[in-house]
Amino acid sequence: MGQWERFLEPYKQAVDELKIKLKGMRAQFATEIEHAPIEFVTGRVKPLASIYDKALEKGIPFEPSERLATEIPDIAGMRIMCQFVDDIGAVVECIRRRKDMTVTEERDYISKNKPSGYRSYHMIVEYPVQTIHGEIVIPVEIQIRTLAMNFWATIEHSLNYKYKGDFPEEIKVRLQSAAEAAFSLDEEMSKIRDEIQEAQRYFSTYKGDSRDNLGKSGKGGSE
Ligand code: 0O2
Ligand code: 0O2
Repeated sequence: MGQWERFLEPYKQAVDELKIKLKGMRAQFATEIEHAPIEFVTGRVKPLASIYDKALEKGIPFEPSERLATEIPDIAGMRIMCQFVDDIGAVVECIRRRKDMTVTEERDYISKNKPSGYRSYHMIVEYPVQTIHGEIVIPVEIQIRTLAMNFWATIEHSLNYKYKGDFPEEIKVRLQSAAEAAFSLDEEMSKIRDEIQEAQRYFSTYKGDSRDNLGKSGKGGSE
């Protein structure tokens, strides 16, 4: 096994385990409350070529090392997609409360987006994995964003490959305005969510009332 493969193995294990745990969180939400804040979860180990680029950018020698592991905290990366902006806070709270990982850093690029227009909530957690040589603590970056933020970031990321971060002014401005449009979409959807939840409350009250009435008149169905 090559040195990089050996170095990255526990990162792969961390990503695989966290995919199961975070998807489990989604499933639990879905069975317990009307609206689950998690839409879907993805995870990846940063490809070697991207680790190389990042090491070069940060002036770190490109070799498996403690320094590389600390200075590139997103070698293991998870992404949690939510329907609504408010869901992000609920997911963040849930992660903060977990006993199997420790949050070491949080960056809120939602209240204050990046100059590119990028929005997401970032958390760095320390996640212990059990290996045949004992426990290793792996830093994992968790990005939490809405579907609209994810749409924008995915498109912008692919354009970044094309322009290597050096966007023509016109594209830069269009991307910034597209980011604002995506955020307006999120705000509009949040308003619709309030409507839906209000309707759901009316519906459950109505259902409760009609059951009571049916019960009183002796025509109740099986409960
Ligand atoms: P389901 O039934 O689709 O919910 P692996 O291939 O084992 O490494 P995984 O988790 O399948 O791992 O990787 P991937 O490709 O990153 O996809 C993660 C999950 O996100 C998959 O669901 C995709 O279907 C889902 N996904 C990706 N894009 C979207 C999207 O735009 N909307 C929605 N709703 N889901 C998306 P699962 O886990 O296979 O299960
Ligand atoms: P990839 O290909 O996604 O892995 P710093 O070094 O402290 O200035 P750094 O390391 O850029 O900051 O961390 P930051 O800003 O918290 O975000 C790291 C990750 O967030 C990036 O990883 C992206 O995934 C995402 N991200 C940050 N800014 C943008 C942006 O403007 N557009 C898009 N599409 N994604 C962004 P990588 O390693 O850059 O890339």
